[in-house]
Amino acid sequence: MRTNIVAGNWKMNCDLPMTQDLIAKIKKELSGELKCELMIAPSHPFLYAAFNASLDTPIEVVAQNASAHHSGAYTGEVSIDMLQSVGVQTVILGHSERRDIFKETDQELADKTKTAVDKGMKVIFCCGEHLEERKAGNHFVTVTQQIEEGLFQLDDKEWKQIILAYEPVWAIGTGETASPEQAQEMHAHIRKFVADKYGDKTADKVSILYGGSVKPENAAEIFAKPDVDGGLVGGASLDASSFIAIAKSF
Ligand code: G2H
Repeated sequence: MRTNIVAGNWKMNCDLPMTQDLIAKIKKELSGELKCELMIAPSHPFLYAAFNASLDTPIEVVAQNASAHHSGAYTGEVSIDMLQSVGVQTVILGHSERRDIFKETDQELADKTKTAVDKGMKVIFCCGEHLEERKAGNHFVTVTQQIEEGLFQLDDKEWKQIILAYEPVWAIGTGETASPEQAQEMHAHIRKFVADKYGDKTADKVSILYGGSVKPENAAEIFAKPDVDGGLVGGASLDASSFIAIAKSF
């Protein structure tokens, strides 16, 4: 049985009062049993406040990024130790905005992932193709290459700390969503790729989230697919009732 997860990627939104307000609203919306783990990823300066505000709730506070380095002269960077010192145990790595805007390479992401995993963190590792790659029929190759180069240095045991997020870049923040069939097709492909390298046991256990314009209106249909184990939600996670409606779509 795999873990279902709905994770809100707040990106560079919400200052401190807005972070506190949004968490308070999410808490108010929480009623009844959730059939998924719930995560939120506020900006780095507010992780500690978010962690404290989420104590005694099912909400796990996760980070949007971390350094591959442990400490030292890396101005502006945040280490895994720093994140752990404020209660964070999971980090998102390899989001397409990190890859495209900040030019993070597969090698850097492999290094970041290794550092995080060595420190006992869970990693939500993102992958996804651009529109041109899909149009050219290269989407499977692109995605499996990202996974191979970022994650195949890990051993079986370390894969227990990995959560995958498939986020087709053409569906991010555009309002355009991959169809449930497109999501399932890619998720099944990813799971087989992991199985070929690590065996069925590891592949069956890894949660694969879908990301890209997930909203309350489309979540249930996407999450119903057998290889979709939840969502990495951007825009819709900034509204408490939409976020919880998505989490209740299982
Ligand atoms: C994809 C997603 C969250 P949105 O980036 O990671 O954002 O739901 O706004 O497309």
